[in-house]
Amino acid sequence: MLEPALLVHGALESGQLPADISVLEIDRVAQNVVKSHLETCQYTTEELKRLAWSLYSPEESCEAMWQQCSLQISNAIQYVVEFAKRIDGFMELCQNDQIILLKAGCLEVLLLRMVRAFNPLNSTVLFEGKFGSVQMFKSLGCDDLIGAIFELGRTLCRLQLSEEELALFTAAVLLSPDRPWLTETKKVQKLQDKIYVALQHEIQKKHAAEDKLSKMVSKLPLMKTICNLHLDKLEFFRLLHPETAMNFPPLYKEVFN
Ligand code: MHQ
Repeated sequence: MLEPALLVHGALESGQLPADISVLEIDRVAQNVVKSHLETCQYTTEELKRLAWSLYSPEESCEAMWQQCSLQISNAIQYVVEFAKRIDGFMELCQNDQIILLKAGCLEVLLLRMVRAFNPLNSTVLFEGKFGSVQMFKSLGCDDLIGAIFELGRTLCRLQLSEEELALFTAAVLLSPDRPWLTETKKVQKLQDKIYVALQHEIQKKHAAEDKLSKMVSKLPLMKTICNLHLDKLEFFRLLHPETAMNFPPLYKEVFN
């Protein structure tokens, strides 16, 4: 499990920073991560508000729908890659670890970013410039996957994350030291620790930080389930429609193969 060491060991329970991290450094980490997030979050809040009530209702074939989804996801992943590159310390990791972190984390980051593009009032999500409900994805034949994604969307919306909190949380998820095959685990751990401290610090401005941070962290298992379900569905689709799957965007194939 992906629990931040700082929470587990109770180092922050006192509301104080660990001795080796200064407030200055935490502010610098937070500023960098939030700026990177805002520069790469694909849609501004204003754009999303404007689109929120334009609804989508296509009747697509299974193959066409998979093709469209893989394209949308692939586009969105490019922004996550750009986000990662702008986080201080990420590019200093060895290339092998950069790739491992991105491959393992980019769908989780997308799922978190989805909260910005999710309308909890009618349970719809942004897809190709319009908002659609679960029914829109029926033809994919992945009702359980889609159900889980929408459930996550609803529960994330209830947390009412600020852009700052979302930025720091997505950065922390991306810099997870427990991804298999990482070589510089310690380096990743250090970066993640700092980001979690910055997140804690950010939350404390308005809330009881322990409470909100643990609520945020409690969504990670559902995200992991969704990632695994997605891989299962993709594998199954590939068996049924190998030609279509072959033509999925290269980035989508690279990340999920
Ligand atoms: C991002 C923008 C964005 C882009 C794409 C693949 C499959 C079988 C099922 C959006 C998933 C279907 C995704 C496209 C569906 C739940 C996927 C398809 C935030 C996230 C967001 C809105 C993605 C959300 C999840 C979508 C709709 O900045």
